[in-house]
Amino acid sequence: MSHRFAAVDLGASGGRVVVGTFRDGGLDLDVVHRFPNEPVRVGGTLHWDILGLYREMLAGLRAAGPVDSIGIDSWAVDYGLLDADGALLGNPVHYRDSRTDGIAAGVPDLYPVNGLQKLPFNTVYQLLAAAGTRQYQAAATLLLIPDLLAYWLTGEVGAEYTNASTTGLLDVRTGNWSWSSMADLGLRADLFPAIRRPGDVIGHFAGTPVVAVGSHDTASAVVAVPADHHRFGYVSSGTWSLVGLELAHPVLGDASRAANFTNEGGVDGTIRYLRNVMGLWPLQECLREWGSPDIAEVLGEAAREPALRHVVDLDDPVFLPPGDMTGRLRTAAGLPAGAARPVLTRCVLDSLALAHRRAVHQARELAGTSPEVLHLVGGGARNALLCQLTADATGLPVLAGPVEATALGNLLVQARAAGVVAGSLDAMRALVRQTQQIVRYEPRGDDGPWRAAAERVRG
Ligand code: LFR
Repeated sequence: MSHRFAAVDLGASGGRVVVGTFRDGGLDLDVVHRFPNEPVRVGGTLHWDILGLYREMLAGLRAAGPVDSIGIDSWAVDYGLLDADGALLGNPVHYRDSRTDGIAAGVPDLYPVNGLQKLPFNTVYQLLAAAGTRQYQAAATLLLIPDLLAYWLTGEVGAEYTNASTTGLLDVRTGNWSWSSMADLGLRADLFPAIRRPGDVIGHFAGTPVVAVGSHDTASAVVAVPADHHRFGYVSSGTWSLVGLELAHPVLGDASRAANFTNEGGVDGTIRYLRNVMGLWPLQECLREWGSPDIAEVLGEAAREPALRHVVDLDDPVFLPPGDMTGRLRTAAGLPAGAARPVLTRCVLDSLALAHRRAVHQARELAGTSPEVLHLVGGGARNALLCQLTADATGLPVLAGPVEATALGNLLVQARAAGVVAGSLDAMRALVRQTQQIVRYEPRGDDGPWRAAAERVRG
């Protein structure tokens, strides 16, 4: 007997619909539809093309054919507003839009309640930026991106827990909305629908159940980390690198707040204790400027460059917005205008490995646990140079893969809800280990050059 599920996985640079077939204890993945996700600037504001994404999702679901259920995940924090008739009020704004510039600095500390890394684009700051607008005043309901798409499929509203945990308005201790934070900040509490949990049935689309998964893509990716014991760290590597640990309880102390570590809600009540690192975004932006050359060629050139010659602090918010990334990198690294493609690529990858190192070291100290391996999942697992540099920089063996961790985590939670796979995270991870390809990278060389580079970057 086989069971088929469809995962809709939307990333900042592209989306895919993946069918997972569970048969005789095995699992096959089939990416039935891929599409780009290209933001649109209108009237000076950067938006997501949400209707285009919905259209592509429908095309993917058609290509998937009959399935037992559908699950949707996407990047976090962004939302659409519905009016009282359920119509979308305007296009959702992209988290890289400048409307949140300077907002977070003026907001009282929310860390003891939300336990969240202060990122300028957290939903709470976006809402404070939007609070004066007529659109905000006219709104009846706020839906995060996967919840909005699920609403269009099913007509049902709700707020999936793992993604709600990225808004800054969820109480990390209760797992429910923090009504007191909303009141303190003067935000409208009536906008927020009830929380639903991964595994809940949201509703139906043409007779097929739509199931809540870890709708924050990172939450789904962490489900599919193929760990076989609990002493592991992870890097969910794509447009962002999310670097951290899986914990049973949040870490909310001053040191954690100062290091800007986040306690996001994971599947099965786990805490995703991690830091957002700028990830492959700077490289993606460089590639866009260079006219999208062959990535294998670009990485091959970078691999032949000397290591750690030019490094920058990739956590610097200067790298957040789109546009002229090569210029910003050259300025930060003190490189001349003519700096060549291999030099810039190597600079980004060495700097990213250094940022991974810093986050792993900090997580270890703040949480008081020592990971023995680092699982690197997501698209970055294809990038052998990045995996090797991350092993070298952290001094930990890197286990790279699966590439489609997010879609896998999405599918596994659906399969569990349908009673097709066994209950625990450990059991789901065992299935990932048995069915997916994992590549091991051992750390090379000594720590000296990395320590010196880390000091150069942070002073
Ligand atoms: C990764 C991710 C991160 C989140 C960022 C913005 O795709 O979801 O976890 O901080 O995108 O939403």
